[in-house]
Amino acid sequence: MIDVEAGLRELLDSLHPIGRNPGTSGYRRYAWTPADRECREWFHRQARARSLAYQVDRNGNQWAWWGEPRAGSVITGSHLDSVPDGGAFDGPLGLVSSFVAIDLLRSRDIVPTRSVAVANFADEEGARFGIACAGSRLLTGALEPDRARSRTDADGVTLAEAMRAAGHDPGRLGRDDEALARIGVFVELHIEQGRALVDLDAPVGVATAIWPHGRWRFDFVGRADHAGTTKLGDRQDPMLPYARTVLAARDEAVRRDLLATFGRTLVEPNGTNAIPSRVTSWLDARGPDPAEVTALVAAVVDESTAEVSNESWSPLVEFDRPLRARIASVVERVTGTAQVPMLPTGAGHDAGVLAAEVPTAMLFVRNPTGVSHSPAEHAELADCVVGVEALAAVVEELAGR
Ligand code: HGY
Ligand code: MN
Ligand code: MN
Repeated sequence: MIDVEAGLRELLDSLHPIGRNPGTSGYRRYAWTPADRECREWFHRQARARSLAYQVDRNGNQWAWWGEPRAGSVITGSHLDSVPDGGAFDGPLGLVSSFVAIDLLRSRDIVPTRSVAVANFADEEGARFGIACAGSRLLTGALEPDRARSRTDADGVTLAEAMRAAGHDPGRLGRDDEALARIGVFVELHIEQGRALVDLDAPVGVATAIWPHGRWRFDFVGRADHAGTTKLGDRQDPMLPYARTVLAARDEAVRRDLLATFGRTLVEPNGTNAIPSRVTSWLDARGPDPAEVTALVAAVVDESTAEVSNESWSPLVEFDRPLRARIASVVERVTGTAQVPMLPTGAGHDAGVLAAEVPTAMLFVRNPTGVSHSPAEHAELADCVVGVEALAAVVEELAGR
């Protein structure tokens, strides 16, 4: 029997230095960058070390197979990319736990009837090209290949150019029915991005749903001019309507009990002594009721003078009820709890995208502070061990023996 804690520590430690920003100790693992390449090499090393057959699909998603790649397999995994200065667990905990869960099952001489694979979905955060879950959306056809290829990063590099530079042919992007047919069920383990499990004093929970959420781009056009010589009355300063829009979004969110965030803003030309010519900012809006979320955005747009375009939308995802009930009973058995917490989340995941095509489920591991998308994100190793034991039991249950 392996030492799960030691296995977790070893894999987390081996990922630790990749793409780490020493100034903040957060991570900058953006799609198709050198840091991403190191993450992908890490994944390949883990597959090789376990003699798992390694594949990269047409959309750049990586797969490590325990058994023949075939229809109806049990897939687990998550993502390795991060938001700017993200934490060490969002995504990586799912991948590390998947490999250690396989190690644990093998150490118990379990031979699954169905094949099992670990998947690393490309570009889940959309930090560089702006579309979240790009790898899984391309896989399912939810993201149109030409739209993906033409997305540009802050330096004007297209996704197609970045993939090509990283050695992947962007010409093959698109829905992959063969890869989808191999997914009999997908189970993603993820650090909880909230405090529900802390408040319930539980190490592991099962997801019930992902809230609807989307991203909207706001362009505020002004007129560049001199900060020291232009009279206030002569200015067309885009910063003012931008500021009003941010406050309006917050007011609407408070009024409707939703979440609205302007977290990314580009100012051109971004000079201390220059009135900007343009301000571009992105609204992230989320909440349990899709109609309410779109009503909030409509209200903010109405009050704003910006040019607005929707960049992505994720509908409400209800995870497969029979599957989540089955998983909950496995987790209750493994953790010895009468009732494992069942909770929704406002965070998007590849599992939410795949749910449109295949039965999917999620396991959450307690996050002591609830903080995520921050260098301060943390999970206790003891809880991660319970997560691996739960994931291993779920994979064994679903893959049969
Ligand atoms: O934005 C999200 O909820 C996820 O982290 N991509
Ligand atoms: Mn995230
Ligand atoms: Mn994530």
